[in-house]
Amino acid sequence: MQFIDEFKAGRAWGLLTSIDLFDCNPKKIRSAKEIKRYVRELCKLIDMKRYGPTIAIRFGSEERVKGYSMMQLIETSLISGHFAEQTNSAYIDIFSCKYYDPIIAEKFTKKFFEAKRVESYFTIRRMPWARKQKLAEIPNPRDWFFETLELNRGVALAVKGKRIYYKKSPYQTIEVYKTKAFGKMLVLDGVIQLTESDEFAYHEMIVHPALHVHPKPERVLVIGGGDGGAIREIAKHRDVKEIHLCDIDEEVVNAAKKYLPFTAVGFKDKRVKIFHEDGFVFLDGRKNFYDVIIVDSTDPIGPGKTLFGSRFYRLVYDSLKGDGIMINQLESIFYHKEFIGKTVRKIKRIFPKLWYYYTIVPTYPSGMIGFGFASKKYSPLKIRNKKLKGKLKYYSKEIHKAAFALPKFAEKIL
Ligand code: SPD
Repeated sequence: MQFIDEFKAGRAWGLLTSIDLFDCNPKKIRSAKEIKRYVRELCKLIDMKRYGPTIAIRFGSEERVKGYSMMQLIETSLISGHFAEQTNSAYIDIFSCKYYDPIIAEKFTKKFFEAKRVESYFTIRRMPWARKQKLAEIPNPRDWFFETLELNRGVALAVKGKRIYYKKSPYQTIEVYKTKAFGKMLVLDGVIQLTESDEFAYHEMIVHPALHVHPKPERVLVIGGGDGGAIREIAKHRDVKEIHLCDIDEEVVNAAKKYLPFTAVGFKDKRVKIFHEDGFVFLDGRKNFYDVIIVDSTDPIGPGKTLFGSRFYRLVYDSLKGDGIMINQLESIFYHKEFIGKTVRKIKRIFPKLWYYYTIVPTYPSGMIGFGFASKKYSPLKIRNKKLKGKLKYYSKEIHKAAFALPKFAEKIL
């Protein structure tokens, strides 16, 4: 049971989150103005009503504890904090008898004070009758991975043990976890890219529709996709002669080879060549070259952002042969309708034909994700029979057709 359920079930009456921050931005913890701003923004975010002014006073007779102390009454209790200047650390307590999301509070606090490290403790205050039940029944939010890219919605997965890989590459933060329900999981800049048990639904659908439509997809390029999942699917096509992967971040490929053998298996195919270059520079040197280009990108933040721009689509167009097809990761119709609309308009200015289709991915925040099918010549509904090497778990002719049928609310996108 989660903390929120404890409240809903009337078993809890209060929640204390104690947040210890280390290596904060020294300027922020030395400014009463900033500390007060933090309180205002936090209260707004977690929906707490401030009662009276925020008190922030600097004192401390000992160097070790000298700095600001802060106190803010809220209608449902109290927020307090101590900011230790000698160590640039901060110790914040949020106690409320009204429920709030402790993870959102923790993330915001860490970000606000630009702390390099955070350690938090969560204490739930329970009704006397509920106290007898073992605390072990309540999972600690620390054992969960939360994707909260967009603060008000996301996804949470229970994690087994410790994170198994972490690296800050020059481009992004790379993490691998073992989840309890979905096997291994790759996370880039805090966003779930794939999990072992449902990645097939994504990778089969980013690859097979185009390769079942193009009559002779001899040269295929993947931009991004450093985990190897798309490559694995392309390699099932006998008519493909060359498979190129261009992922700017070599560290993603290295992490996949070591921790995600189920997708990295694709790299073993003899037709595969890997390039670690900027996609823009890479495409610039290869005009009229590919039959199919698959843009298996992250979301439009960080290194993936430029892969959603007109200049990029123009380069892809020029690198495709006269009957080429581009497939690109194109977000969720439930969460990103406006963004999709804007991107569709950009692609349509360059490609003569464009369709949107989607697949189901339970571990993405809206449970699904879509793709653009931009084509110079072929319609996606003329599906060819191909004899593949290896089995498929998701894609079939019927799924292919159905994936292009959009719900009514999304039809207008195109
Ligand atoms: N919102 C998450 C979108 C992730 C798309 N990229 C997945 C990469 C898998 N090869």
